[in-house]
Amino acid sequence: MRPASVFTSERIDHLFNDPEILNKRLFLYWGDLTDSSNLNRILEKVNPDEIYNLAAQSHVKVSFDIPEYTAEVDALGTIRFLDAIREVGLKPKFYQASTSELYGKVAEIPQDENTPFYPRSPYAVAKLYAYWIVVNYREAYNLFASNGILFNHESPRRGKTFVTRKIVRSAINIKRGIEDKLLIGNLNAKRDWGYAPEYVDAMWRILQQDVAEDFVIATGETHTVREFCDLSFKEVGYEIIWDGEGENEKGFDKTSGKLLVEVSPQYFRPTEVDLLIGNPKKAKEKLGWEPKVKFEELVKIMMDAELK
Ligand code: G4F
Repeated sequence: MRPASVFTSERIDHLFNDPEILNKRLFLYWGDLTDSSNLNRILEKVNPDEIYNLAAQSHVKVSFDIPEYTAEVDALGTIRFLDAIREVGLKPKFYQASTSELYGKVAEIPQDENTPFYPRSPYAVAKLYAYWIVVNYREAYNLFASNGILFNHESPRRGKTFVTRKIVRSAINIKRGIEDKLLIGNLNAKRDWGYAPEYVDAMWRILQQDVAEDFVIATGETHTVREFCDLSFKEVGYEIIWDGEGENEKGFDKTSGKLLVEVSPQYFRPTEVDLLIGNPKKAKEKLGWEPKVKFEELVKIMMDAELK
């Protein structure tokens, strides 16, 4: 757990508050990827079979504001972890949360394990270092270390500042009269959105292999942010009619004419990743992994959970 002066366990409270689980099946330690000795101590104490390095400053837009910290955690944090493993002399399997953001200004469509990288944010550049240091440590020291190149994966637990959860929450709040309108950034961005629980299953499968390798995990479908808005608002009875272009685009309710969505440049990124669509063929062949939840069902799952 990352130390903080406020409670940060909201998303695991159901485990945290269960006396059959906490300190019986689930053990928590304070940890920080900027602190090598802390990592060494945790590793010595836990002696894990598998490590999933999901720790990161993971917000792409925020990485433009705190680039150095993003590199410190996302890039150097990964080498600290790998080096701690070597230093403590353990041989756990290591999973690295690599990302479709590595493809950035995409060199080909769809993207697979052989597509060249072209990162477009301080976040993606930091993750590029992490990707290669995992490959390097695998080759240099024979560590079982694998990259999962995961495309966007969403669920009701998604942080509120990421676009899917933000849209879902606004659609419902607007319907309930407690929010005026949704302010949004680039409506034309295309993402390959999958369902997070299935992606966690893929992470686990990656570490159950006999040989460490890197895998793309994706649905193979791409949709715009605008489409995500259309479907979410439809769930609460609005049909959006879009008007205008770029910074001036707005979405109105077809029946009432009410303004629902407005573009705000404050959410634009200095450099954007316009289009992501992954090819999960290798994962299907070698991991027996296939995504079941596709775009429409994903929106419905998130809307249903938020409504509850
Ligand atoms: O939801 P997003 O912020 O996710 P993004 O940037 O694709 O990154 C997420 O997925 C990556 C791949 O798995 C991870 F590596 C990364 O850590 C993170 O989890 O934005 C999605 C798209 C972008 O093109 C963005 O410009 O939505 C666009 N967008 C438009 N309006 C917005 C907004 N994004 C956010 N966060 N907020 C907006 O108002």
